[in-house]
Order: sequence, then structure tokens, then C-alpha cells
Amino acid sequence: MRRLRVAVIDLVTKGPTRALFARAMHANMASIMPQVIATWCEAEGHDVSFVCYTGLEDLAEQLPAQVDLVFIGSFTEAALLAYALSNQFRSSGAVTVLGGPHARCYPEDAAKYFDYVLGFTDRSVVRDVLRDCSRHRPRGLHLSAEKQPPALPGVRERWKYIELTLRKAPLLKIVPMLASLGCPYTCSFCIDSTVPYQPLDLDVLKEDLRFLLRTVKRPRVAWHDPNFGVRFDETLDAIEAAAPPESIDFIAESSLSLLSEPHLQRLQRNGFKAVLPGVESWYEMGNKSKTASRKGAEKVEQVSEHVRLILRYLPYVQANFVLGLDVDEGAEPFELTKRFVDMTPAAFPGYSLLSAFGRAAPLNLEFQRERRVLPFPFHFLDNNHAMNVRPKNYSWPDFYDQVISLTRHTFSWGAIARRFSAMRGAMPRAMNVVRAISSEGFGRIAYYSEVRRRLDSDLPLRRYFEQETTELPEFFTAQVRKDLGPFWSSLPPGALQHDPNGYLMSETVRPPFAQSKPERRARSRARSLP
Ligand code: B12
Ligand code: SF4
Repeated sequence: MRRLRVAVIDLVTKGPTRALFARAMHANMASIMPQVIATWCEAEGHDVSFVCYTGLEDLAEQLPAQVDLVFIGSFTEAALLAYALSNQFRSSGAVTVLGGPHARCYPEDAAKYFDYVLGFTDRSVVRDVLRDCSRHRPRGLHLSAEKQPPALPGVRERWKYIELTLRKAPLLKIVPMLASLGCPYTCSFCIDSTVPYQPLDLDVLKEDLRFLLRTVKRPRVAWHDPNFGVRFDETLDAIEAAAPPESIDFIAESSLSLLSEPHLQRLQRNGFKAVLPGVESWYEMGNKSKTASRKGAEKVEQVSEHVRLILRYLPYVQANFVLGLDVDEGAEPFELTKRFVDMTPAAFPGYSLLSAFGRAAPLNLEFQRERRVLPFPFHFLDNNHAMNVRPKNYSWPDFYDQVISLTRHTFSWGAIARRFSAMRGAMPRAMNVVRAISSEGFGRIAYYSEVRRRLDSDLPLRRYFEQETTELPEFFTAQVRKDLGPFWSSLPPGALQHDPNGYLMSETVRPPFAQSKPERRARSRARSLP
């Protein structure tokens, strides 16, 4: 195989930003897989350049000039930037590859702009791409391993790229790790509901923790597992074998059902500092939060008590909620969340607007069948700049009124002060203030208020929301143009539009992928999209 000049680009964000939160945290939100791809390509004997774009640097300046093959890792929110980059690299002769959440959710669309679109990616898929490394146009090749990779390079092997990325983090420097992939639960809105749970090699985990203890003064690790601690005892045994108590700070996303008091005691002993459980809704997802059939106010009481219990052991809890689910109706769900915020002042509530990311989740088929998915450009699909599912039980103005009222309640100066004094530790306190006054709190209040104002005054925008037209309102086009800056001119024609029902279409023209875990059909490798 000839020695290729390979570039790997991790798009943490979609455009330039100066937000306080971005400065503090974007480098800590880098993905693991681009580092993995870079490590694999190098191990195959190629020259690799690596760029992690956090929005603070001049991207054009960072891009390598002469490359044969470019891998881009992108969430859907950064897809348009990825498309523009691909276009630019292709016109200078390179072959381009897209991987990551956008490639998994919208492969049909991405294949219009990339030579390869990768789903599950293991080393042999990467090897296939490196060997083939040729143009596939007008439609790219969709390649996917049959399942998640059985093993991934650990921290030690990825260190070169981790270090490069963390140089961009001013204070907190957080190393991303994985102990497992997939999830045994089947929440219908989740991308992992159809991916079987699979623990990764605990010896690699131990070796990585020991490496970090030798290399970094006070390591901080964020577990990127979709649901950390499913095999709780085995995983904690491995952590304990490698790292003395309190020698590493850990952050993890775990479902509430895994956070029992004995588990919390053990997590505390081992330096866990933050957990991000999903509450999602006051009316469903009981199996995740261990609230069984409790609903509404009763569930608020129970979850609040549970979160306060967690906070006795761990200093930082982010409780995640989805706003606009079909079970929600009227003011009640929003009022219940406000009550939770008041009853649990030390927890940070993370809000997401219901979003259907293409073929991410089985539930999306239902939304598409009901023609409730709006074609907002990918740029806005980040769980808050647009809700691309028409709410079942709210008009748009009513829905935005509720969301604004909840966000104002959560990020009022009174609530910020209460959160500050209810918490322990300088770092968690500072983090919450930054989040509240930066893009997440104040920024969203301003943005939602502007959308709400326009729902009354901007007729083209209102007609777009009401699905009376698919013509994109200037309000949205202008934001994409501004964010892409110099890359706007490279955005391929048509990229602002996508088929919001592409998943349903692909399922009706060929036999559907089975949805339940046991019946999941293996996806074929090297399958060209129709
Ligand atoms: C951990 C996680 C995070 C972490 C770390 C993020 C990161 N940069 O990796 C944090 C908390 C920071 C985070 C934040 C956000 N997240 Co998040 N997150 C996840 C989570 C739980 C696990 C992802 C993961 O790392 N899995 C492990 C890897 C190894 O597996 P994988 O993702 O399946 O990847 C496979 C392939 O896709 C491929 N691959 C992946 N990346 C790449 C890159 C290249 C170059 C290639 C070739 C291949 C490749 O190889 C892997 C092995 O098969 C998923 C949900 C889930 N259950 O998957 C959501 C998820 C990825 N997040 C999501 C979202 C929306 C967000 C936020 C926008 C939320 C918000 N409003 O803040 C932000 C954006 C952050 C950002 N831009 O970096 C969505 C993405 C949907 C989409 N299509 O864009 C998901 C799918 C959840 C959902 N809503 O369904 N997230
Ligand atoms: S518990 Fe979490 S990761 Fe698992 S299926 Fe449900 S939402 Fe997805």
C-alpha cells in the first residue's frame, strides 16, 4: 500500500465562538474516535496530521495543505461545516471520509458529499478505506462493521492526540475514556437502544489509568460510555486495582437506576466527581430512573430525593431532561421541572429539545410516518437551536413560551445564587455559574426569545414551523452563513436541505433493519447506498 498523507479532523463545534463555556470546555468535549482513527492510520504506516476544532482557532489556518485522504468526525450540528470542508478537500484532489454521529444518523445525505461514510468503525473498515482510497462520486460508499469494535486503542496509544487537544483547554483538562459500548436498556428515543451492551477490555483500562497516573499530575477522566457502570462491580474492581482512592477525578453518564447508595459510596471512594443521569420525562422512562410506575409530582419527589442522595456523595450532578416529548401536555411538565429545580438546588438541569436525528432511534420512524419531522438544516440540530419534531400537544408559540419560562426560572439570578450556595467545591460552583451566564443559560434565553418573537412577527418563519413551506427562512440562513464564515462559499449546493423522512424512505424501499436487540440484523460491510 502506498504511504498516504492522511488528515483527521475532529469537529467539536460548528463555527467560531468566543463563549466563556467554549473556552473552558470545548477541548474537553473532543471525541475518542478521531484519535482512534489517527492512531490506526499511523499504525498502518501512513503520515497523519490531526486537527481538533474547538471554535477558538482559525480553522483555515490549521488545515493541512497537501493530503490524500481526510477523515472528518462530526456531530450533526457541525455537518454543514464538514460538508464544506469535504468539498474544499475534494476540489484540491483529496478523498474524503465522514464518521461519527452524523454519519450514523444521516448516511444517505452524507454520501452525497463524501467518498466514504462510515457507520460502526473498526480497524478493518479503516484498513479497507486506506487500501481503496479512491473517489466514489456522485454517491459515496457506506461502510459499516457488523457491530461496535471489540477493542479500541487506549489512552497510552492515543496520548499524542489527547495531549495536542488538551493544550487548548486552559484550566480543567479532561481525558476521554471508554469502558463499554452500547447499552442493555431499550429507551426508544436513544441511538444505543438497538446496540447491544459490550464491555471493553478491563486490562487496557487498568493500563491506561496507570499510564495517566505516571503522566499527569492530577488526572481527570470523562467516561464516554453511553451508560457507565452497567457491569458496576467489574468496572470498579478494575479502577480500584489500578488507581489508589481519590487519585483520579472521574465524570460519567449513568442512569439513575445504577446510582444506588452502595454504588455511590464506592464511586465516592474512587474519586467520582460528576455524574450526568437522564431523567428525561416525568411521565415515562421509569425503568431508567428506577421510578417504575411513579409519574408526575410523585416522580419529582422521588427523583429529587435520589439526586439529593447522589449529591451527598458526589459534588456535581447534571440531571438531563427532554422537553416536548409526546407524553407532555400543558404547563404541568414544565412546572414539575421548575419544582425539581427548586427542590434540588445543587443539581444542574440539562435541557434538550426533542430531536429526531435521522436514523438514530426507532422512535424517529414513528415521527416520520406522522410527517412531524421538520427539515431544519443540520446546523441547528444540537438539541436546542431547533426542535425538529412538531410537538404533539403544543402549538409552537405555546411550546416556546413554556421553554422560555422554564429556562428563565432555571437561570434567574436567584436560582444561580441558590445553586452556588447549595454546592460544595470551588470548581463545580464556578462551572455552574459559567454555564448559566454563558451560551447555555443566558444565551438560550435570548435565542428562544428571539425565535418566539419571530413566531408572531416573521411570517415566512412561522409558515416554515407550521410545515406550510419548506423554504428556509432568512433567520436560519443568515446564522449558517455567519458561522461558516470563509467556508460558506464551499458549502455544496443543496446542503442546507435534507430529506427529513429519509430514514422512513430507506426502510420502505428495502426490508427494514430489525429494531429489537436480539433480532438486530447485521449490517453488511461495503454496501453502497441506493
Ligand atoms: C459521550 C457522549 C457525549 C460526550 C462526549 C462527546 C464527544 N465528542 O464524543 C459529551 C457529554 C461531551 C456530549 C456532548 C454532546 N452530545 Co453527545 N453523546 C455521547 C454518547 C452518550 C456516547 C458517544 C460515544 O462516544 N460513543 C462511543 C463511540 C466509540 O461509539 P459511537 O459514538 O457509536 O461511534 C462509532 C461510530 O459512529 C464511529 N465513529 C465515531 N466517531 C467517528 C469519527 C470518525 C472520524 C470516524 C471515521 C468514525 C467515527 O466509530 C465508532 C465505533 O463504531 C452519545 C449517545 C450514544 N449512546 O451513543 C451522545 C450523542 C453522540 N450526543 C449527541 C448530542 C446531540 C450531543 C450534544 C450536541 C448535546 C448538547 N446539546 O450539548 C453535545 C455536542 C458535543 C460535541 N460537539 O462534542 C447525539 C448526537 C446526534 C447527532 N447526530 O449529532 C447523541 C447520539 C445522543 C442523542 N441525542 O441521540 N456527548
Ligand atoms: S439507558 Fe441511556 S444509553 Fe441506555 S438506551 Fe436508555 S437513554 Fe440510551
